Amino acid sequence: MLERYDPLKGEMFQILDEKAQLRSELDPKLAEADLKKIYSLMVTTRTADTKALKLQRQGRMGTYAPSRGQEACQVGAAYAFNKTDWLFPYFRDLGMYIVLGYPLKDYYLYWMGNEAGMRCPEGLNIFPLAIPVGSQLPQSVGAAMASNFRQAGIAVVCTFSDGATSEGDFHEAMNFAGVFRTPNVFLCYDNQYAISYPRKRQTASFTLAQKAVAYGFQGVLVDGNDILAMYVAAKEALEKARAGKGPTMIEAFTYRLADHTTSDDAAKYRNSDEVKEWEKKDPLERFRVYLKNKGIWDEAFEKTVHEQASETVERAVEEAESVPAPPLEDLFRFTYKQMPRKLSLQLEELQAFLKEKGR
Ligand SMILES: Cc1ncc(C[n+]2csc(CCOP(=O)(O)OP(=O)(O)O)c2C)c(N)n1
Repeated sequence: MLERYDPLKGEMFQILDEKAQLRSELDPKLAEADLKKIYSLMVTTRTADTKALKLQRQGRMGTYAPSRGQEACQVGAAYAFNKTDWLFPYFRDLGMYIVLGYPLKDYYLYWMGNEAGMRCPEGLNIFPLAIPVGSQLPQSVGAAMASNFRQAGIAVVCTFSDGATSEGDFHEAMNFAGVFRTPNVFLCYDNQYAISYPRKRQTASFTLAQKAVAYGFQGVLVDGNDILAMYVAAKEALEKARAGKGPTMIEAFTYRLADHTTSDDAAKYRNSDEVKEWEKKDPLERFRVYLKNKGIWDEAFEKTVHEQASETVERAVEEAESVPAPPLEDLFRFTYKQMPRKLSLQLEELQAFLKEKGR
């Protein structure tokens, strides 16, 4: 179905419009239980994200990259995964982690500065998230090539945002994927900014999805604030990848409603009218109105969903905070097989300093 939408003309795949009206001919006809589950996953994502910001402000978490506004792209796409598929995520992907069943405690632990939080539990196929912009793209193509060699029928999803499309890694990855017809789904959250750098200055291309055309495969522009469209698009691209029919790039047109990270102040470079316009397109609100119109949402359901989300989040915080901090020596330990003299002197200095402070 996605091939009907031409990225060169800016045609956008959408099922639920801004007023939450359904294009019924495109309805994926998900069961009521799935629709409710998806909504509760979106609420859990929003709740966990808001909590992370509070923890950072209280000095209980390090710098954090919020996901507010991107819940539909993350949750919708993740809901289409199979157990065997792989994810190569970037740093703003909380909804993906939540839907795929990554322990929230570990996700928090990572942002609290403990690397152990990125040790993926057995049975989940999630690569550690990439902070260096775009570096996960070639890795995801390598993993997808391995799936091809093994004829494993595994799809590999790589997430990134508009800024990453200016990195060499993006172009190398896309080229390899096109030539070797790898089972990749490149999911670009086009959230309009790379820190303060606006999307219109990122590239002269009309759409980001059209870049796939240059590499010889399909690109599709999707309304990233429409959870049903995101689910359907990801499902189709994943099935195509697993069936050996090559890669797809999805440009999820969305907006980062929050600051870039907790060290940023987006008000310095974004106009408040623009933010207000996008707040009206809040993906969570749109889906809630849809469920209400469909008669499967009421206040009691809303209350239960929020209570459950808060419970999940508070438990994760408690668990993360009860993990002992790793020994400070770990900062020095793993770079070299044999610690060079210069580094061991620094380590000794740190140990002496900590001793003096009684820590
Ligand atoms: C290779 C590299 N260059 C620069 C940075 C600093 N940096 C961190 S996030 C970011 C912007 C990323 O923008 P985008 O890819 O659009 O993702 P978004 O933050 O909008 O989700 C930059 C430049 C980095 N992490 N890695």
